[in-house]
Amino acid sequence: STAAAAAVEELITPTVQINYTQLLINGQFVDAASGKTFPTFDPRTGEVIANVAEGDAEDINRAVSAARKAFDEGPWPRMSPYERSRILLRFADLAEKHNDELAALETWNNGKPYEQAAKAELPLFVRLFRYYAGWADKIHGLTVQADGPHHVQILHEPIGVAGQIIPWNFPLMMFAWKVGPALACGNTIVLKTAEQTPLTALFAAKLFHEAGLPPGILNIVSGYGPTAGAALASHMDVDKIAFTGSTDTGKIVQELASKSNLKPVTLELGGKSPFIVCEDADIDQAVELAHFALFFNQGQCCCAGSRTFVHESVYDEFIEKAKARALSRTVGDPFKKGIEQGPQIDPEQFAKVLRYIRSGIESNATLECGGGRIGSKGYFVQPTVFSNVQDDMLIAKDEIFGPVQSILKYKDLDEVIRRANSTRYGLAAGVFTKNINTANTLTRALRVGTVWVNCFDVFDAAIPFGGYKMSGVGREKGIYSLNNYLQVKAVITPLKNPAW
Ligand code: TXE
Repeated sequence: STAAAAAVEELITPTVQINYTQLLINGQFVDAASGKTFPTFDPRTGEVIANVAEGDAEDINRAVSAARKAFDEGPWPRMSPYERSRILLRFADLAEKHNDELAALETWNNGKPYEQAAKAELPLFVRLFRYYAGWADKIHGLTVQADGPHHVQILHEPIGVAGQIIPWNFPLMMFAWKVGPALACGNTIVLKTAEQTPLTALFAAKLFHEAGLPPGILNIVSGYGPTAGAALASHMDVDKIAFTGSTDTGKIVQELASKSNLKPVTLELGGKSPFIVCEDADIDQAVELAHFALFFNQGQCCCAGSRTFVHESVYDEFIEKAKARALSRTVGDPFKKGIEQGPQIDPEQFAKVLRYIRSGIESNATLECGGGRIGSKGYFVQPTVFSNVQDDMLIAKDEIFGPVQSILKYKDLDEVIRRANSTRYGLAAGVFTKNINTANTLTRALRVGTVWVNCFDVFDAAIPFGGYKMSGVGREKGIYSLNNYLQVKAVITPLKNPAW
């Protein structure tokens, strides 16, 4: 719309340079053992922005042995928790100081709106490290009363070398969710970034070393999944693996972990989250929130509200307004002010989204608006709305991971509960209602890891996040993430030792 277009001001010039393109192993930036590099792209144009060292199995070996040594012999697990906490806090301060550069690099490599990165994601990133800095010196064990005359201590110890594999949709946030709790608990890390977005993690890890993190504790390997990622998941010297990405790759990671050394696995996987608009809802507000729930981050969110269930009594009005809202969405260069939507991450994801749009049209859902690409350069997709979507259509079953809203009609609560739960996923749900009984009924009945009532995408460091069913295993953030990175050791001593 013209009003929205008028709000789009001049390009914000990114004032960031790409200084770090090598692997970060044992505190040093180094080339890949093979000498190979791979290009990383600007999704606005598809042009190469840098060539990055391409780590593979040999580099994973090097990184794991650095992390192993730093854990077994190095200072980190033995350092006082207070010192660990202070390094995390110093890192948070440095990240805050470099907020705009980190955000610009994130936008440049990922395509997300700069304002979203700079004003929403970076503050959450910093907050998450401060949150876990607070935990570093509050990790207590237990003493328990056993039946016999024994003194029993339960120690909570770091688990060891943590392998972490992250995706490209929120490169810095995923770095934070993985690295924050692992470091707070005293572990050492080998982190593999997504091949699409290697740049910001290298920058952040450099800042960690500036903050006083000793070498070998946080190692970053850029590279591809089947080479570097698989080597990490199957490494015999890695004590734990944490993965965020697709459900299919999550299965591979779990299999590699079990076939190697049975390292425990946490998985944050795909979703097909329902967003339920009840009959009593304020329609304008519901439309806005449902729009945000789906279109945020170019639709590239694991928890995207990608099945919009609307009560039949308000369905027609909702469709009209949802369509109008999608048509007014500002799509364009993510460095411009007022832009709500940038390009999809890469040609594969772009093609996948367009394929699902075709599938929606072929299965006779009604295309209300959008449906194609924008321009001929980069990976921009029109905000797309389908109505008359049926449960058995692919667009209602699969994770599209793009700006495609599927709107479904329902009659009553029992029906919408059954349909909302009838999916292999269980990551999140949105509920929009003024009626507390309806809210309570839905929040208890939905089999998902997060329910947002009259809100969506609220990501607080203290709130656990993770999936039921095939959306994952375990929880990240909050107190729950600590368990992923701690071992439990029982120590039993007779109260009166006969040997003494
Ligand atoms: O995911 P992959 P892709 C979903 C979304 C998207 C689809 C495919 O639906 O369209 O997944 O995206 C690494 N061993 N999500 O192909 O493959 C890979 O290098 C070890 C949802 O990008 O899961 C990257 O670092 N690692 C999601 C990470 O796994 C392997 C976010 C994720 O890539 C590997 C991203 C292997 N064999 C995509 N193969 C979410 N939950 O938010 C790949 N990897």
